[in-house]
Amino acid sequence: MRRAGYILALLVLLAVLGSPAAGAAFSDVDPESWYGEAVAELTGRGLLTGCPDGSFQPERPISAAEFVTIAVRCGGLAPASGQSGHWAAGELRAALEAGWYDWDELPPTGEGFDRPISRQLAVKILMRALLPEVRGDYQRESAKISDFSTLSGRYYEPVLAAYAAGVVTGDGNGAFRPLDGLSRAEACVLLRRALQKAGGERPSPPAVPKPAAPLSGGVSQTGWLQVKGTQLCGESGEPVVLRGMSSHGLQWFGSFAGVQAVRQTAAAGANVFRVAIYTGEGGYLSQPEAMKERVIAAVDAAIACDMYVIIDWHILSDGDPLAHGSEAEAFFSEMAQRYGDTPNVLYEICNEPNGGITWQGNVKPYAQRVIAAIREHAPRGIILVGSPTWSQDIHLAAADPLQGENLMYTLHFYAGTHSAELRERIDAARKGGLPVFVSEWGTSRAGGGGGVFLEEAGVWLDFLEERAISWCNWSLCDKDEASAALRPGTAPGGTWSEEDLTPSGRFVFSRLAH
Ligand code: DCB
Repeated sequence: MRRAGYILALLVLLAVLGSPAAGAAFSDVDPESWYGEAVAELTGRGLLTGCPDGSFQPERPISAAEFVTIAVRCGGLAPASGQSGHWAAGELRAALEAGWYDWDELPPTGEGFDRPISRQLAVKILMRALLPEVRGDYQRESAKISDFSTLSGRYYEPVLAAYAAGVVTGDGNGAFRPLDGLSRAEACVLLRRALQKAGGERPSPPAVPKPAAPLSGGVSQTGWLQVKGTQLCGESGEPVVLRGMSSHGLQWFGSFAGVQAVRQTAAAGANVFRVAIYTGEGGYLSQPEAMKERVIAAVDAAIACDMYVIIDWHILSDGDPLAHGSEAEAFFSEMAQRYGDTPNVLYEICNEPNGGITWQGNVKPYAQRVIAAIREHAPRGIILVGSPTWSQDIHLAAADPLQGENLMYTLHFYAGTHSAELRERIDAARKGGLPVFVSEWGTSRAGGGGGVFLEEAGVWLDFLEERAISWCNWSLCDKDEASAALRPGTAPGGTWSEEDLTPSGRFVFSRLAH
């Protein structure tokens, strides 16, 4: 009897804790406070529980595990089963698998689970969980955030969307404070706003993100790319020409690969952006995690602009792609897992093989390995393959091409160095059935400086135009060299005028429009 009475008392207690009234019953929550209603509502819906002693501790920074757990409940996600260790391991795993956060943001090893979650990560998880279709206009929303310059590009999209949706309004000074923590009270208010928004108007077909400026030939119109014969085509089989800018090395000029910079190329008519991930020269091989963040930010920036985007493994000082074949396989496997379902992304697996290497002994076996790694997760994406002599020897590839669908071969030229001979090589290779993509070219000499050679560049572009060959120009940055499109000192996040463009930039921008 005593035992039954005890169980009964326990049940009653549980019922009380889970009832709508419980929120108001937290010893330290004033129902009249700015967060009182939010706490009461979330508690009432069983999405939130307090602390074992009956308190809620509204001022305490919410931990990552606590925040993710509540987001998982709000988003109606089932915790992953079979997880052990941390009390929230099942919820964290489920959120990770749903793509609400990335493994490097909260490593599964658990060291960050009980630490305060940053505001930027909390907002990303919240938006992915409850309002994944919402997008914010860059110009309009970033203007509301006084400390926008401190926000990492990786969080632009969710933070701008959260402002657009009115989920986040910033503090009294208009600051977002991306790296600060979030109090438990604040977390409740944000989650409740997002829940209200999500409950009110869930668009039935998920809307394709629309760029602020209308673009023609954006990904939302053209869809998945495919290669038919030697021609790049859109999803319904129509020929497509991609034109755009390449970034310079992300380790030096990553700031020119953000939404604002990319969007301005889109406004000039670009429909593709190339993200150059140098392997050497202080790039990916020496700081893989930092570079990966920049790649993701840049790719997401292009996606936000409805553009195609090329992930370029920019080998150069390391002339043999096989020298870091395993790193390339791992990198592309991860990128393909991340973007394999995204029609925007093309994979360029070796920028410019050079030095004492051959097509058959180095580039081709490398390509076979990396293509296999990509195809495991990205069955449809276009893969671009380089060739010896800084991607000029497409005749070697044409004589011994790779097996597989949706592969193209890159040819790179610099107008001050290369001319008719290389153009004839393109025609010969295409005659032999080789699809060609000019993923990098410059108005300068081959070293990036010298010139500019706009007349020869014009001959080249007319030649490409006649053949509907796609291209990216080197490069969108403000380095003091002839091939750079922007004058030294140009603000990466500003609005550029003619004045900011170099002679190369003016010429190239004028040729971007279709
Ligand atoms: C390619 C590379 C690219 C390089 C440009 C211009 O290299 F893909 O990374 O960019 O073409 O040379 C330059 C930058 C410089 C930077 C330098 C080293 O513009 O600011 O200092 O990379 O990181 C080529 C292409 C063709 C030939 C040679 C090179 N060629 N190359 O035909 O001889 O020596 O880098």
